[in-house]
Amino acid sequence: MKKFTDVHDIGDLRAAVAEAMNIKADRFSFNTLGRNKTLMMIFFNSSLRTRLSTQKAAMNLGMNVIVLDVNQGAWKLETERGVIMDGDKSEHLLEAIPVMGCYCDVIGVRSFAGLKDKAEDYEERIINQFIKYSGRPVFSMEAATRHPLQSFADLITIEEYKKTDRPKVVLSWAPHPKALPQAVPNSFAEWMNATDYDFVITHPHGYELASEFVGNARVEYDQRKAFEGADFIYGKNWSAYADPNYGKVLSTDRNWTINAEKMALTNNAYFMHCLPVRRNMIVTDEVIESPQSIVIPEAANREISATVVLKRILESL
Ligand code: AN0
Ligand code: CP
Repeated sequence: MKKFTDVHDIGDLRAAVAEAMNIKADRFSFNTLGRNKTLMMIFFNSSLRTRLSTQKAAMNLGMNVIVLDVNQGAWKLETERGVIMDGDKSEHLLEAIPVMGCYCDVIGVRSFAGLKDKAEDYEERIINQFIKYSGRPVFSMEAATRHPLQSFADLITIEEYKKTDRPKVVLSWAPHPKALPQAVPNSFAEWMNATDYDFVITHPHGYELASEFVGNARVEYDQRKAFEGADFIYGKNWSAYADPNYGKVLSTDRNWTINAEKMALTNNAYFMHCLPVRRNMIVTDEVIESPQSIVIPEAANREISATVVLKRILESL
């Protein structure tokens, strides 16, 4: 695998999940594959799970790891070509990227949507420049429009917990005070649409995701109706996608908070969230602390999805 930015890069999902289960049974089974190979993780944004789980995955495979937080100690980077660099930015991405590529064998990039310019975000300008100019295989640690390591971990988690072959999976918008990217819901939808699950998306009017991500999913504006008979509830906030409100918070209505009364409408559904989560905005204490909450095993599977992805990249070097 030469890059990992969306669901298509992983190929057959059954094979990917089977490989993940094998890795989970013995996560050190390929601990010499990464010998003398270096992973460089570049963060333009904060992270807890992604930095820890991806570093752990690299260690499982015997790799060396370098982590760079671009906003802490590196030169401020210009990302636009053609700019006269007389401001506060000391270095251009067009030099920084190939230089980073000199010191490693694989690059992971976290670069969130700016939520100001939809075209710039949806063209994936930052990670695509890494793919083009680094000379190394690149994988996404959440880019502007997708978070595939998260979605892969989510799929593994659903496969582990599902009680029927074709579970009903509901992606539910929930309130949050700040504008968040659409990357997690886009990506979750992309991966769910690649399965044969019964997949439903529920959100208030104005929060429609891009049609290429909604795909064949059913969209239900009545959250309670969406929850009926669900086997998995996947909570997440996102900001508006549709113009003219791109990147805006249209509602912080806590009537959309996921609570025990709504969970009671489901088929004793499991509650999932990628984390970090704001309690009593997205989900009540009661639900996230309930036995049906699988947010911690879901986060644990981030190590597994990252190990599979890095293993496949190493095998292609
Ligand atoms: C980010 C987001 O919604 O994309 C990262 C989630 C993994 N969340 C926040 O910034 C709170
Ligand atoms: N779920 C997730 O990617 O978490 P972090 O933002 O902490 O990495």
